[in-house]
Amino acid sequence: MTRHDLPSSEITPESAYLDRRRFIAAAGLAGAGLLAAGSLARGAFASGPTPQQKSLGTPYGLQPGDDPTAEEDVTSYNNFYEFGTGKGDPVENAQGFVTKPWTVKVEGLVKKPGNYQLEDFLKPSKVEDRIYRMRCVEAWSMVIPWRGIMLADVLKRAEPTAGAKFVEFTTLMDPKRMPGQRYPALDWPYNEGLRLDEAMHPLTLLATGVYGKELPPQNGAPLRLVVPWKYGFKGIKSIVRIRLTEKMPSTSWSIANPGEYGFYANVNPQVDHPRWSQATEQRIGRFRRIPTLMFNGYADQVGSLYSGMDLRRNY
Ligand SMILES: Nc1nc2c(c(=O)[nH]1)N[C@H]1C(S)=C(S)[C@@H](COP(=O)(O)O)O[C@H]1N2
Ligand SMILES: [Mo]
Repeated sequence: MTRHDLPSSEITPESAYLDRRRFIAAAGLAGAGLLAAGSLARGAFASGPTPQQKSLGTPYGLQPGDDPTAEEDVTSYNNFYEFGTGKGDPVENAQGFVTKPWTVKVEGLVKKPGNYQLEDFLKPSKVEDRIYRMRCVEAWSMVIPWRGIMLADVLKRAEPTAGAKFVEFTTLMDPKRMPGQRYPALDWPYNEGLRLDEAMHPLTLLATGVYGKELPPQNGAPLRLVVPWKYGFKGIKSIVRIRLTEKMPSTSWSIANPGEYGFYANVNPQVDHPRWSQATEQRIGRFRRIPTLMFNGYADQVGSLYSGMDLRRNY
């Protein structure tokens, strides 16, 4: 028996989402040269961003046909068990969730631990708009224009010590404000983790906004993790604590079901989930399933993090 039991019917019925305008999606040059460590926009194609993409941010790793998913879908089809286990629950139940004031604690194996008001935590960092492909372990996917800061920026300021190998993230614990926490759907508070090199990768964001606006509560206000080459559950929402550790942290989903949710959770079409194939995905707003790409299309940027690792064992 697992506590997390998702029938295949949870995957979006195609009829529920209109096949929206098709864009001649193009991306790329706008992102080139933004970061010293090579062009992260590689994997996008070179004919330039569409007007829509230009208005929403820099496209990263997009493929032909990767037009941004409609804002109404991004903000109404969600996973956020603190506000209910149905995809439509968070938009309904999180509406009154108050995220001001908000404190973020940085602790563990760092030279400069701290307890920050969110504004102070964010202020020194450059805010960027970036369009990423995102894919859920349940085989649906979206293309999302995030706004956020690089996690590496925050971690560098905290100065990890030589012993730091992992980063653990924790969501707010407050059953009064998060009614789903009154039920044992997951091991609360929700927590997640990354290896330090994954956390320092320039693609890894702490998002504060989506579609050019502040994050709505259902998307993880006021601060959530975005790791575009990993399954969506790594994208922990409403973060209150970031802790540097020597040992691999436990994570809520792998505690709920270690056979189905591993620590790495890299998008990988060759390693199926025990109950369904990961070879294809249902892009929300599109009619046909599309093939899933290795590391969700970011293999050129992140593949080297995993060289020599057996990705069947380290799923
Ligand atoms: N705290 C918390 N974070 C969470 C979850 C959750 O239940 N609680 N669900 C995860 C899952 S399974 C997914 S797919 C993404 C969904 O993010 P989105 O609703 O913004 O698309 O959030 C992740 N972050
Ligand atoms: Mo997910």
